[in-house]
Amino acid sequence: MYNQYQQQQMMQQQQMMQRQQMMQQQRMLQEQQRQQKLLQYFNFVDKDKSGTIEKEELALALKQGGMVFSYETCGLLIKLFDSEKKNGVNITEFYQLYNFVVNMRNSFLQVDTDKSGTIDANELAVALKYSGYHFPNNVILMLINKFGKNNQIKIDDWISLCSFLQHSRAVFMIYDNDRDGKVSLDFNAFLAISSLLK
Ligand SMILES: [Ca+2]
Ligand SMILES: [Ca+2]
Repeated sequence: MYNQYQQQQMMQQQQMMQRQQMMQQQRMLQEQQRQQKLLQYFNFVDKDKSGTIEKEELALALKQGGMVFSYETCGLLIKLFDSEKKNGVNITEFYQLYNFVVNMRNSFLQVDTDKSGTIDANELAVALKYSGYHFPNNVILMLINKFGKNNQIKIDDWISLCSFLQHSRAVFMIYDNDRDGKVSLDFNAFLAISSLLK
């Protein structure tokens, strides 16, 4: 026979297990609902019912979400996440892409400290420094000229710029074996790098 203390302990354990089970069921239900919503949204965005989201569909979806992106940027985003090379993203890739865009929008809002709706050279310099890039002024200006218009970076320019930096860094790392932040290149390696950055 169990004494009173043991009985109490057993009851507490049972209650704890029940609570854990309930929480697990709740999490599963939430996940199912999330998946369902995502599927609904995906089907809504996939206007031509091809099973993938193409750049025109993405541009429309983002516009409806209050973000006006050029076809060029949407094409770039699709390329970044289209692991099956279908010129469109499937539902899993779309989910990753959408999260990426939301994160980029949040970082854009943070970087645009004067809330002008665009990022200028000063704001860019500060943001890049925080991200670990210590560029001199001429590089900052080069980036602004390449990606922005009238010395200002808009949200879709911001995504192009960040993708470019991320990709360039990854390619650079391939050649910077000793991780000293420098590479020496012969012409063959230079060509290889140029083609990787295309
Ligand atoms: Ca489609
Ligand atoms: Ca600004």
